[in-house]
Amino acid sequence: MIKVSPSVMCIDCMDMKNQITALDKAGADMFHIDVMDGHYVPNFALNGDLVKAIRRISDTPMDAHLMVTNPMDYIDYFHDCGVSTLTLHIETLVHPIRAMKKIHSLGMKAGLAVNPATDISNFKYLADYIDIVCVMSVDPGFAGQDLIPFSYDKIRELRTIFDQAGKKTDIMIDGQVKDGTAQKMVASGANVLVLGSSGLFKKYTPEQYPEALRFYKNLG
Ligand code: S6P
Ligand code: MG
Repeated sequence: MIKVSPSVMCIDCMDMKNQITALDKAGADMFHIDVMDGHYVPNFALNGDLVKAIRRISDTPMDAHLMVTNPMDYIDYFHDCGVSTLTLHIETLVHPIRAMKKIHSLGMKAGLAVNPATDISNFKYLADYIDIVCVMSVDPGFAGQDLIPFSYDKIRELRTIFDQAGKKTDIMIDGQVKDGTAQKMVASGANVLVLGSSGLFKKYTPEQYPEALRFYKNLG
Protein backbone atom coordinates (compact mmCIF):
# COMPACT_ATOMS: atom_id res chain seq x y z
CA MET A 1 0.00 0.00 0.00
CA ILE A 2 1.13 3.57 -0.70
CA LYS A 3 2.18 5.69 2.27
CA VAL A 4 0.93 9.25 2.60
CA SER A 5 2.71 12.12 4.31
CA PRO A 6 0.60 15.30 4.55
CA SER A 7 2.70 18.45 4.24
CA VAL A 8 2.31 20.39 7.49
CA MET A 9 3.51 23.59 5.81
CA CYS A 10 0.27 23.59 3.80
CA ILE A 11 -1.96 23.42 6.90
CA ASP A 12 -3.75 26.59 8.00
CA CYS A 13 -1.59 27.34 11.06
CA MET A 14 -4.58 28.88 12.89
CA ASP A 15 -6.16 25.43 12.84
CA MET A 16 -3.04 23.29 13.33
CA LYS A 17 -4.20 21.14 16.26
CA ASN A 18 -7.56 20.22 14.72
CA GLN A 19 -5.96 19.45 11.37
CA ILE A 20 -3.27 17.22 12.85
CA THR A 21 -5.89 15.34 14.85
CA ALA A 22 -8.10 14.94 11.77
CA LEU A 23 -5.18 13.68 9.67
CA ASP A 24 -4.20 11.21 12.38
CA LYS A 25 -7.75 9.85 12.50
CA ALA A 26 -7.79 9.66 8.71
CA GLY A 27 -4.71 7.41 8.70
CA ALA A 28 -1.74 9.63 7.86
CA ASP A 29 1.40 7.46 7.82
CA MET A 30 3.75 10.37 8.48
CA PHE A 31 3.75 14.13 8.77
CA HIS A 32 6.02 15.96 6.32
CA ILE A 33 7.82 18.86 7.99
CA ASP A 34 9.30 21.37 5.54
CA VAL A 35 12.17 23.29 7.13
CA MET A 36 13.37 26.33 5.14
CA ASP A 37 16.11 28.77 6.16
CA GLY A 38 15.51 31.68 3.78
CA HIS A 39 18.96 31.03 2.30
CA TYR A 40 19.02 27.67 0.53
CA VAL A 41 15.48 28.43 -0.62
CA PRO A 42 13.88 31.89 -0.86
CA ASN A 43 11.30 31.26 1.86
CA PHE A 44 11.01 30.43 5.55
CA ALA A 45 9.08 27.48 6.93
CA LEU A 46 8.71 25.11 9.85
CA ASN A 47 11.07 24.37 12.73
CA GLY A 48 11.84 22.03 15.62
CA ASP A 49 9.45 23.76 18.01
CA LEU A 50 6.56 22.74 15.81
CA VAL A 51 7.89 19.16 15.67
CA LYS A 52 7.91 19.09 19.48
CA ALA A 53 4.41 20.58 19.66
CA ILE A 54 3.02 17.99 17.24
CA ARG A 55 4.78 15.23 19.19
CA ARG A 56 2.74 16.26 22.26
CA ILE A 57 -0.54 15.42 20.52
CA SER A 58 0.44 12.71 18.01
CA ASP A 59 2.54 9.54 17.83
CA THR A 60 2.66 9.58 14.03
CA PRO A 61 6.24 9.56 12.67
CA MET A 62 7.49 12.85 11.28
CA ASP A 63 9.78 13.20 8.27
CA ALA A 64 11.66 16.48 8.24
CA HIS A 65 12.70 17.78 4.82
CA LEU A 66 15.58 20.17 5.45
CA MET A 67 15.88 22.89 2.83
CA VAL A 68 18.79 24.61 4.55
CA THR A 69 22.33 25.51 3.53
CA ASN A 70 24.11 23.74 6.40
CA PRO A 71 22.06 20.62 7.19
CA MET A 72 24.94 18.84 9.00
CA ASP A 73 24.63 21.45 11.78
CA TYR A 74 21.04 20.40 12.55
CA ILE A 75 21.00 16.60 12.54
CA ASP A 76 21.28 16.25 16.33
CA TYR A 77 18.78 19.07 16.85
CA PHE A 78 16.03 17.47 14.77
CA HIS A 79 16.66 14.11 16.37
CA ASP A 80 16.23 15.70 19.80
CA CYS A 81 12.99 17.36 18.65
CA GLY A 82 11.46 13.95 17.80
CA VAL A 83 11.86 13.49 14.05
CA SER A 84 11.86 9.85 12.80
CA THR A 85 13.12 10.39 9.24
CA LEU A 86 15.56 13.13 8.38
CA THR A 87 15.88 14.08 4.71
CA LEU A 88 18.72 16.34 3.54
CA HIS A 89 19.25 17.77 0.07
CA ILE A 90 22.05 16.08 -1.83
CA GLU A 91 22.90 19.47 -3.34
CA THR A 92 23.83 20.75 0.15
CA LEU A 93 26.11 17.85 1.13
CA VAL A 94 29.83 17.52 0.48
CA HIS A 95 29.90 14.01 2.03
CA PRO A 96 26.45 12.42 1.65
CA ILE A 97 27.52 8.99 2.93
CA ARG A 98 28.90 10.55 6.12
CA ALA A 99 25.62 12.46 6.54
CA MET A 100 23.48 9.33 6.13
CA LYS A 101 25.67 7.42 8.60
CA LYS A 102 25.33 10.22 11.15
CA ILE A 103 21.51 10.13 10.84
CA HIS A 104 21.51 6.33 11.27
CA SER A 105 23.79 6.56 14.29
CA LEU A 106 21.02 8.49 16.05
CA GLY A 107 18.39 5.88 15.20
CA MET A 108 16.57 7.87 12.52
CA LYS A 109 15.80 6.84 8.96
CA ALA A 110 18.06 8.62 6.48
CA GLY A 111 16.72 10.42 3.43
CA LEU A 112 18.15 12.30 0.49
CA ALA A 113 16.13 14.87 -1.42
CA VAL A 114 16.98 15.66 -5.02
CA ASN A 115 16.04 18.76 -6.99
CA PRO A 116 14.49 18.55 -10.46
CA ALA A 117 17.67 19.63 -12.28
CA THR A 118 20.07 17.43 -10.29
CA ASP A 119 21.60 14.37 -11.94
CA ILE A 120 20.79 11.12 -10.11
CA SER A 121 23.41 8.79 -11.58
CA ASN A 122 25.45 8.85 -8.34
CA PHE A 123 22.55 7.30 -6.40
CA LYS A 124 23.89 3.90 -7.38
CA TYR A 125 26.77 4.63 -4.99
CA LEU A 126 24.38 5.70 -2.24
CA ALA A 127 21.86 2.85 -2.35
CA ASP A 128 23.42 1.07 0.64
CA TYR A 129 23.16 4.15 2.82
CA ILE A 130 19.70 5.63 2.30
CA ASP A 131 16.22 4.58 3.40
CA ILE A 132 14.23 7.09 1.37
CA VAL A 133 14.71 9.42 -1.57
CA CYS A 134 12.58 12.54 -1.81
CA VAL A 135 12.17 13.36 -5.50
CA MET A 136 11.30 17.03 -5.87
CA SER A 137 8.86 17.52 -8.73
CA VAL A 138 9.10 21.30 -8.25
CA ASP A 139 12.04 23.46 -7.26
CA PRO A 140 11.91 23.54 -3.45
CA GLY A 141 10.66 26.59 -1.54
CA PHE A 142 6.95 26.98 -2.14
CA ALA A 143 3.68 25.13 -2.30
CA GLY A 144 1.41 25.49 -5.31
CA GLN A 145 4.00 25.47 -8.09
CA ASP A 146 3.78 23.79 -11.51
CA LEU A 147 4.97 20.19 -11.76
CA ILE A 148 8.12 19.65 -13.80
CA PRO A 149 7.08 16.90 -16.23
CA PHE A 150 10.32 14.87 -16.39
CA SER A 151 9.85 14.06 -12.68
CA TYR A 152 8.10 10.83 -13.70
CA ASP A 153 11.22 9.71 -15.61
CA LYS A 154 13.35 10.54 -12.61
CA ILE A 155 11.25 8.34 -10.33
CA ARG A 156 11.49 5.51 -12.87
CA GLU A 157 15.27 5.85 -13.17
CA LEU A 158 15.70 5.83 -9.39
CA ARG A 159 13.49 2.76 -9.02
CA THR A 160 15.68 1.00 -11.59
CA ILE A 161 18.84 1.99 -9.71
CA PHE A 162 17.45 0.60 -6.44
CA ASP A 163 16.13 -2.57 -8.09
CA GLN A 164 19.56 -3.21 -9.59
CA ALA A 165 21.11 -2.71 -6.15
CA GLY A 166 18.58 -5.15 -4.65
CA LYS A 167 17.11 -2.44 -2.39
CA LYS A 168 13.48 -1.69 -1.57
CA THR A 169 14.29 1.96 -0.88
CA ASP A 170 11.26 4.22 -0.38
CA ILE A 171 10.75 6.78 -3.12
CA MET A 172 8.83 9.80 -1.93
CA ILE A 173 7.52 12.38 -4.36
CA ASP A 174 7.08 15.97 -3.24
CA GLY A 175 5.21 18.65 -5.18
CA GLN A 176 1.87 18.68 -7.02
CA VAL A 177 0.77 15.25 -5.85
CA LYS A 178 -2.92 15.12 -6.77
CA ASP A 179 -5.53 13.13 -8.62
CA GLY A 180 -4.13 12.90 -12.16
CA THR A 181 -0.44 13.08 -11.23
CA ALA A 182 -0.36 10.67 -8.27
CA GLN A 183 -1.39 7.71 -10.43
CA LYS A 184 1.54 8.34 -12.82
CA MET A 185 3.95 8.88 -9.91
CA VAL A 186 2.98 5.52 -8.39
CA ALA A 187 3.12 3.78 -11.78
CA SER A 188 6.65 5.19 -12.19
CA GLY A 189 7.77 3.68 -8.87
CA ALA A 190 6.95 6.14 -6.07
CA ASN A 191 5.53 4.60 -2.89
CA VAL A 192 5.37 7.61 -0.54
CA LEU A 193 3.24 10.63 -1.50
CA VAL A 194 3.63 14.07 0.08
CA LEU A 195 0.16 15.57 0.06
CA GLY A 196 0.17 19.37 -0.10
CA SER A 197 -2.13 22.14 -1.19
CA SER A 198 -3.03 20.76 -4.62
CA GLY A 199 -3.93 17.21 -3.63
CA LEU A 200 -5.30 17.63 -0.11
CA PHE A 201 -5.65 20.93 1.70
CA LYS A 202 -7.23 23.01 -1.08
CA LYS A 203 -9.38 20.14 -2.24
CA TYR A 204 -10.80 18.42 0.81
CA THR A 205 -12.34 19.47 4.13
CA PRO A 206 -11.13 17.72 7.32
CA GLU A 207 -14.31 15.62 7.25
CA GLN A 208 -13.22 14.34 3.85
CA TYR A 209 -9.64 13.47 4.85
CA PRO A 210 -10.38 9.74 5.46
CA GLU A 211 -11.80 9.41 1.94
CA ALA A 212 -8.93 11.44 0.45
CA LEU A 213 -6.17 9.50 2.18
CA ARG A 214 -7.84 6.19 1.29
CA PHE A 215 -7.84 7.25 -2.37
CA TYR A 216 -4.08 7.88 -2.40
CA LYS A 217 -3.18 4.86 -0.27
CA ASN A 218 -5.07 2.54 -2.59
CA LEU A 219 -3.18 3.68 -5.70
CA GLY A 220 -0.69 0.90 -5.22
C1 S6P B 1 8.14 22.56 -1.33
C2 S6P B 1 7.95 21.64 -0.17
C3 S6P B 1 6.77 20.74 -0.31
C4 S6P B 1 5.42 21.42 -0.32
C5 S6P B 1 4.33 20.54 -0.91
C6 S6P B 1 3.39 21.39 -1.63
O1 S6P B 1 9.35 23.18 -1.26
O2 S6P B 1 9.08 20.84 0.01
O3 S6P B 1 6.78 19.72 0.68
O4 S6P B 1 5.04 21.79 0.96
O5 S6P B 1 4.84 19.63 -1.79
O6 S6P B 1 2.45 20.64 -2.31
P1 S6P B 1 1.68 21.28 -3.56
O7 S6P B 1 0.55 20.36 -3.79
O8 S6P B 1 1.24 22.65 -3.13
O9 S6P B 1 2.66 21.33 -4.68
MG1 MG C 1 8.87 19.02 1.25
